[in-house]
Amino acid sequence: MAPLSQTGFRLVPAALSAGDQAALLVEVLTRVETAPFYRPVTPGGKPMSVEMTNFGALGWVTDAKGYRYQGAHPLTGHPWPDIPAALLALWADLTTADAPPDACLVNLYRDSARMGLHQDRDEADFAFPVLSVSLGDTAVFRLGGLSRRDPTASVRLASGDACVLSGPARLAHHGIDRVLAGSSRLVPGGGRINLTLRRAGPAPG
Ligand code: MD3
Ligand code: FE
Repeated sequence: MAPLSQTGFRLVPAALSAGDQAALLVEVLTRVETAPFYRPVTPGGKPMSVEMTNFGALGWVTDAKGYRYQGAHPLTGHPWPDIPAALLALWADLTTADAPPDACLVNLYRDSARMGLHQDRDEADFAFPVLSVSLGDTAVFRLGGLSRRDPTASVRLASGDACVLSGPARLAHHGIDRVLAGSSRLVPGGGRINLTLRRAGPAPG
């Protein structure tokens, strides 16, 4: 198996300083006041252990009807809040995408929350990268290949780390095995917040 560094997976340790992480957390928690975290239900009817909300024109949701992007919060019916400027700046700095992101999924991992191995396939154009930013407790992230049976590697994602998924890695299987409780003091009440920036809709123009 080719090393992760040759597959389109790029880890950027400490992409955000401690001060930048604290400032971004304020931007996130302010928006969560009007777009609260909720616990999504899979199409199979199982509540996820991860809580979610979204920022941007389009938000990723799952319910009995399936997975999709939509423009409104499922509980409030309001449009999602805007994407924090610091995240738009990171997208411009760390990716070569020629369009801004239109979706920012916000995942909250408390306690024993995890995310099983999956692919991200609900976006219109896989040529756009995905940019992930981690805040709070360190996650044990698993990255595999295009086939579910491909070998996987384990990577720790700490607070302030960013990772960019492009090329072959864009459709790689991945998940969060567990979060190391107490490894950071950033998130009030403990846990981890992950922000993923995507272009969910087609390229503009
Ligand atoms: C690899 N989130 O929201 S972020 C997701 O930490 C998701 O909350 C995880 O998987 C989290 O879909 C992992 C890192 C990440 C994000 C998107 C990817 C890795 C990826 C897309 C393709 C391949
Ligand atoms: Fe994913």
